[in-house]
Amino acid sequence: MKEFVLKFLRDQGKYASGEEISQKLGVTRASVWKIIKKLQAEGYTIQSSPRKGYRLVETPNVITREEVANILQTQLLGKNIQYYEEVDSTNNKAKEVARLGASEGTIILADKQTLGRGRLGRHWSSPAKVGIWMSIVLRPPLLPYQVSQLTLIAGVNMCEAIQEVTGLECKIKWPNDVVVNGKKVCGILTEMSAEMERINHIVVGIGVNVNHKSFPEELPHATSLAIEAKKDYSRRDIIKAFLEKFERDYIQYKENPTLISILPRYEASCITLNNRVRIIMNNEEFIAQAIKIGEQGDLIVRMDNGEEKMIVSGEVSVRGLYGYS
Ligand code: BT5
Repeated sequence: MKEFVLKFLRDQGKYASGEEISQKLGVTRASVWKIIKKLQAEGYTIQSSPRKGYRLVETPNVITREEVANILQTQLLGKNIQYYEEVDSTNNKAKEVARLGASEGTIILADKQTLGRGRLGRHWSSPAKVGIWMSIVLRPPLLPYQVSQLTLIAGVNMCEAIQEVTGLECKIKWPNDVVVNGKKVCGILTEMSAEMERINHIVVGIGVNVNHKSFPEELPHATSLAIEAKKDYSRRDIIKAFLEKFERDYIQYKENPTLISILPRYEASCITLNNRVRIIMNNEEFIAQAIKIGEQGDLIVRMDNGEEKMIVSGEVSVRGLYGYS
């Protein structure tokens, strides 16, 4: 019912009388008044005038299904959106619905995660209402080894989306941390259910720190868009910019699964390249120069003895970033 009132007010764009709304919805005027009170309590600015009725003036910074769906102009991603005030992890939720058959492009959004996860089971801090904690269900006809390329495509698109909405200069730390002024604002965790040669589904989980004003001491390398720009942003605007951009690349990648058209964009933003990097891989640690991104999205480094190595996964620290000095 709340959704209907909201939609009615939005479509109307001007004052709508209580009488008009109640007739349209087939409820009493007292019920309409109650719904309006509820919406105001949720942060919607609704003017009410005894003679003219109600008018929606401002929508709060919420990422509920209706508010996101309302602005999204996509063909595939976000046709089905599930919003939660709180979940353990949007990736868990997405995997659960994917197992039950959720369609490609289904999106899980939450205001808060109690057990947000990073890679290798690390914790991802996800406090209420200040970030984007989102997972996307995808069902591409790819081979399991290609999945990390999708993560890379998501990373470059989030980097560009943030840059477009905020004007902040964003960089990518290989493979897919988005970094602003040397600190991390976004991380991506992709998980899949696959058999040897076939993917059942993929879940791309994305966390963006948007309006945090501070971080706990144990996250010295984290920052938010609000901290860097000294102003708050609409989480919806970033979700919209990202999904619309990512969708374009995703559809193209499904038809022609190569990174060729993406790599120049990726390399242009990649802060890892042309820098000294410290690599920890298979319990071995070494220092090298990052020279380029390979065709499969791998990182190519040159050791001090001139030998080149291809890094497919592992921890890569960049000199000058995240405590590696
Ligand atoms: C990542 O892991 O960067 C992937 C994060 C993915 C989070 C999203 S939110 C929606 C979806 N649902 C989930 O449960 N997860 C996904 P990794 O590269 O392993 O980085 C994790 C490390 O980043 C931690 O060990 C911390 O040091 C640091 N960290 C934790 N929370 C952070 C935050 N909010 N911002 C920046 N850094 C953070």
